[in-house]
Amino acid sequence: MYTPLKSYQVIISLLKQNNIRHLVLSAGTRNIPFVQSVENDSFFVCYSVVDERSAAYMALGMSLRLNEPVVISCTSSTATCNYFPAIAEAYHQGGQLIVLTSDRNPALLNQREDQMIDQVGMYGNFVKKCVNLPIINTDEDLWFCERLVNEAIISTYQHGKGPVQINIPMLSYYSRCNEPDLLNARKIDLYSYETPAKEWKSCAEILNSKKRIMIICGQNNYTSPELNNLLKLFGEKYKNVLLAEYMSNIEVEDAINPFLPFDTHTLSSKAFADFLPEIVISLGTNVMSGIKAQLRQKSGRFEHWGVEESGNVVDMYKSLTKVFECSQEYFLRYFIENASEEEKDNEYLCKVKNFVEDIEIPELPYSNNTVIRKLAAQIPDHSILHLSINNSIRIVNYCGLPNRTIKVYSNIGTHGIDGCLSSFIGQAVTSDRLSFLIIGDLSFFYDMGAMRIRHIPKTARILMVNNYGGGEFHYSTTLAIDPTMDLHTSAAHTTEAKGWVESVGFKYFAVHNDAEFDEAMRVFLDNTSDSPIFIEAFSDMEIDATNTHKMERFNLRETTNEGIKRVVKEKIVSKVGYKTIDNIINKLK
Ligand SMILES: Cc1ncc(C[n+]2csc(CCOP(=O)(O)OP(=O)(O)O)c2C)c(N)n1
Repeated sequence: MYTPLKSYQVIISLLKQNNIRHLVLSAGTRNIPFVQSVENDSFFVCYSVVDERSAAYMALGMSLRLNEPVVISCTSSTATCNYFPAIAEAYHQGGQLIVLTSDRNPALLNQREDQMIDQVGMYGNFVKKCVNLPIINTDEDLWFCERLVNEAIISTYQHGKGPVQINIPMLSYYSRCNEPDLLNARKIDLYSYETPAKEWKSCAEILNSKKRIMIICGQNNYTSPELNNLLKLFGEKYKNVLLAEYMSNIEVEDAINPFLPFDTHTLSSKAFADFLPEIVISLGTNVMSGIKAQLRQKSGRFEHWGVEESGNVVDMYKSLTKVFECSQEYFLRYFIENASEEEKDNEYLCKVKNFVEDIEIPELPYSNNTVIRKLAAQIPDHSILHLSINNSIRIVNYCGLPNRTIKVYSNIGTHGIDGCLSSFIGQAVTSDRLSFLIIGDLSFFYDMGAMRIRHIPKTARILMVNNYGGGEFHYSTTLAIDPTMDLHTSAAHTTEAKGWVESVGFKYFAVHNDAEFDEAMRVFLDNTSDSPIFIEAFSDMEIDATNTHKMERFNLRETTNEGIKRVVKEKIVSKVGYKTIDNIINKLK
């Protein structure tokens, strides 16, 4: 029988799955849920040592002899302090202690609650990792808890062995251990260059057995020619779907940009089920498109294998089962070499490709959409393009670049609007070719001090969309209904850039419609200009947002049932009201 406390259930489940069975338990009440669960489970070998100082040293001795992690568990407060000497010793000897410190309700800290001290991070630099588990009330808490416990267990051996702390707060420890079944926590495995060949091999067997493989390339600021080549070879072997936003800088021309087709405004979650992969392989870092939200909504229905050179546990699709701590090239090369001889069918790939081929960009009236689309379509090969947060990123990825030789940068590591211009200048000074920045007005005026940098090259080309505020907030449909939004959220203003940019030597064009924009573009793309060039395209936040939504709605894909419901709602309910519909239904009855 097990405790109903989910956080302890997660720990117990993951200890078992990781084959960690030796536990040194010290007497107390806060750890009763753990102690009573494990002492009744024949998988575990339990030792009782009341003195926590001695318990931890004994566990260290066992860990060093067995060359495996050993768990210590105690009650809250000074009991945990007595673990410290052995933890310090373990740190310096590479002893794998998993230190479970039971804790009370965090809200009661420093409220004269009995037997409670601040235990989070108490072992400082003497543990390789400290995680503080959430009290589990929701699925989100459970997911977080599973991830933290996995991270702690992985840290006992990753980048050298050592001790880790798992702090377990709880509201009450009184509940009886009367749960017959243990939950099955999702285990995350780490694979590195050191992992035995047979374990890598078993991954190859899994991959070879799958029919729906999706690679998602996140941000990559440098892609080696080998990486691009390996992605093509991998595709030939596994017939996988390859999704790559422009910030991934992947130079595989038939890669699919997921931005518009998989956006949640375009593709309903139910309709996405048709395209659900069996395995997602993630390369690179940040992902901006709606594919992230789509996959999260289906978490647990597919496996995610993350290729993370850092070895970090990054569970962005809430379905991570394997972390590959190696280069992207190493990963691809290994699985290409270990692909089965059998030719894979390309049904899944064709299905996704057919869907994506139907995506169309409709003709729209003048707005940020039209100017960004036109510029994006004309950017010369091998140019540099920096995209500011967020509309620049969204619209370029929706509408498309001519090809994937263009190097795309964006500060999506942190999403700050504060340094787009400065970063762009840094990128532009490294190249002799034309370099483009597409930026919103708030982002531009925020970082305008950068316009004084003496090194701005004459190859710099800036398109600033001045819609007099943060258009992003008008785009967000939930915020747009706020009548005071323009006061402080989108921070509407009347500032224009002309005088300032001219004073630092830019050629300047103001445009208010598509014809003026086309005219300005003739000069903008001239690479013999003796000064940098700036286009300020004036637009309106609401018109911009409405048109981006039109682009999404134009490509709407939903299930038949969803379609019927929506049409009824839009065409009938909105006209006659729910009451009339109810009356009709009642009469029909
Ligand atoms: C340093 C910083 N402050 C605030 C934000 C929040 N934020 C995100 S988008 C945005 C509006 C950007 O407006 P603008 O640059 O004019 O582009 P638009 O949305 O109009 O295309 C703001 C303020 C942020 N990301 N970074």
